[in-house]
Amino acid sequence: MVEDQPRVRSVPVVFRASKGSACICPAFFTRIALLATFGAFIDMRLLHKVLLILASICFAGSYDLSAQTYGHDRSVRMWVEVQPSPARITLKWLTHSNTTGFQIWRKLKGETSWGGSLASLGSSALEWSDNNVQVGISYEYKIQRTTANLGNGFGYVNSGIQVPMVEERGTMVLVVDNSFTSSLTTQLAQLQTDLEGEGWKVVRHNVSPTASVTSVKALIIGTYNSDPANVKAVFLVGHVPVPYSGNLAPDGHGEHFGAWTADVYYGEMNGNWTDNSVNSTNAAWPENRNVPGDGKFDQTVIPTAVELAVGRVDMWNMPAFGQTEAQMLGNYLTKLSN
Ligand SMILES: [Ca+2]
Repeated sequence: MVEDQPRVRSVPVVFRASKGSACICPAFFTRIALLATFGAFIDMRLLHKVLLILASICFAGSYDLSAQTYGHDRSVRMWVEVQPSPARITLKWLTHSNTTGFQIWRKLKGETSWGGSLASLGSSALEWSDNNVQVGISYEYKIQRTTANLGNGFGYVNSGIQVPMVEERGTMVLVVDNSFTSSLTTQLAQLQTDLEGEGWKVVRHNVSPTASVTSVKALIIGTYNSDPANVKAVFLVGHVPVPYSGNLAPDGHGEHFGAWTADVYYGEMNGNWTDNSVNSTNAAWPENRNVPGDGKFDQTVIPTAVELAVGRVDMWNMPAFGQTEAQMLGNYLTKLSN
């Protein structure tokens, strides 16, 4: 079997803008978007020292989105069209205000360097075709958009033409918020089937959104320890308990010092996460405050190399969209499958 589609995943909306004053942290938000792209699992072992800072932001409350860095400013909303004869991969993207130009890079999937850029395009460009491609090869593309006053936006895509299918990707631990196991039975079953179709062996755990993060992690560790060579990833679906850790202010605002969301906790199988030393009570938001024994961990730096890639799709507490959490999660899973 072959895959004849660009392998693109939408970015799960798991991070929220922070409230309060202007918070322009381009690299930070760009990397969050990268981490949130479930279909583009990063080798987290290479990044374990910084992942904690880059963990997704998922706070309670309805926050003011004004004066914030918008995701669409930091991303290029792109897609790919391919044809086998003549072999061609065409990148396409949406317009964006104040654009001044684009640059495009390509590398083979798995290579670690982008090298020099392949093309520089003007501000009105909406597509670029790569005619120097071979059928059966998996390519990764990076596009950077420059703007007059909105910073740079980035898009990444993995694409190929009739690329051989990956038969065995290893085991994925699928952790599902049990609030949705009834209402989304069909969508969750489809997700599991799709993952298996893509080469994953799936081990599923249903957990309560009010469970302790330590209990959730114990399930993941149990699965990992049963087959450490092959368990590769964790996929959190719904409002699976959110770990918080550290004493840091990754956006540079002093009033944000404290614990931040750290799903990477679920991917780090053998380090020591403690809750007995950080005593940080001055954060403006209660979510950031971190004291001994409150269930938020002390570690600002991930204790040891991360074993598992971690992704989350969580639609909790997003009232602005006018749909229930179950509706939004169901819509997302349906689109993911389609
Ligand atoms: Ca604590």
